[in-house]
Amino acid sequence: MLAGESGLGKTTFINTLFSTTLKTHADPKVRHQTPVQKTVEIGITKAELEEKSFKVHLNVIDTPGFGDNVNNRNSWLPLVEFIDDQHESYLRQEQQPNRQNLHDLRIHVCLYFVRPTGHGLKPLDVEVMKQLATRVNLVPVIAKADTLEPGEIKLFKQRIRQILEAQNIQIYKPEIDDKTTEEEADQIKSLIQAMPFTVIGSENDVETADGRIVKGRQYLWGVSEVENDDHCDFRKLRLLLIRSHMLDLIKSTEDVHYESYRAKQMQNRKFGEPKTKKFDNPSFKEDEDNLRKRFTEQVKEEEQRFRQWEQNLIAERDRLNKDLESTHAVIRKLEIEVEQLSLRRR
Ligand SMILES: Nc1nc2c(ncn2[C@@H]2O[C@H](COP(=O)(O)OP(=O)(O)OP(=O)(O)O)[C@@H](O)[C@H]2O)c(=O)[nH]1
Ligand SMILES: [Mg+2]
Repeated sequence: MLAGESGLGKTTFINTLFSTTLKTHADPKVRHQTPVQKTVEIGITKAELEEKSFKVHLNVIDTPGFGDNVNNRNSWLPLVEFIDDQHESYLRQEQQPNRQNLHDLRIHVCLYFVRPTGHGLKPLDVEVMKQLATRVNLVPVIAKADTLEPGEIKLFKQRIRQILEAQNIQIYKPEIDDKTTEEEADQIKSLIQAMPFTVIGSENDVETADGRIVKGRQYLWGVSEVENDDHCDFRKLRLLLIRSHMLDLIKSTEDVHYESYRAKQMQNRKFGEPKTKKFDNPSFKEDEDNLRKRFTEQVKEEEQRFRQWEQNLIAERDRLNKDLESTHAVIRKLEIEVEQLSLRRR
């Protein structure tokens, strides 16, 4: 799964990853979608890749970036719900009598894209990563590494690591145990050292100054290469995701994250009971707020109209009263005249 603010290159990254690894692609159109468009809903792409002659079926969940709204609180809830829903669906299937052919869409890893500001993490990043880290193997990724200088990258990585530690956010880290060979241990150490990984995404092949054709981004000063370890950690990330640690990601999802979901649900509800919806979809919330605002405005307008109408009525009543008074006065005057005339006649 890919997550993070809008426009950080999540969709581009997945297309880059596919074009450097996939032998066949379920939907070739997805791979060559140019220019990339803003992702507007959670989308699942099925892919198949061949690794050392093993066929691996992969589901990629691309998600719309959040952070576009004025109020971004809870804009990431659909992501968290999606992850929970997959655990939930698996849990329900496990409780059925027939447990063959389970449909399993549990998320094994979530790449969280961080804006390459060079400063640190935003409160929104911290909030979202906290939520994700307790549910899924979280791998933070610094987006668009080509926009930062090597020195800046080093500092930025350090800052992010400090913040993650201070906020107690447990990101995914491969482990070394007694079964790990020395060579593997060295590889794992170099992976951990590079975290959070920097990435460059590009769907285009460009030519370098020394005449090589590479995946990269062309600038006036030269080319930022996707698969060059001096430019970014794309190769390390790819190694971890689909070569060295794919199985470990699957296993830790089962052992740690799914297990923790299952345990939590078992505490809170009876066997077979459906889950209560914890969160409301934030976009519904926004719609509801807008509707309420429109309704209040309309009521205000109507009130205003009534008040005007009432005032007109009062003015009309006053006018009629005055008319009545003057008519009374005329009648009174005439009565007096009649009285005087009749007196005089006697
Ligand atoms: N400089 C630079 N630009 C990039 C990189 N990756 C993607 N872009 C550009 O950034 C823009 C947004 O890329 P997308 O892949 O659509 O970003 P996204 O994260 O999927 O965006 P949403 O779908 O809105 O969440 C595009 O114009 C890409 O060409 C990168 O590594 N470096
Ligand atoms: Mg996108």
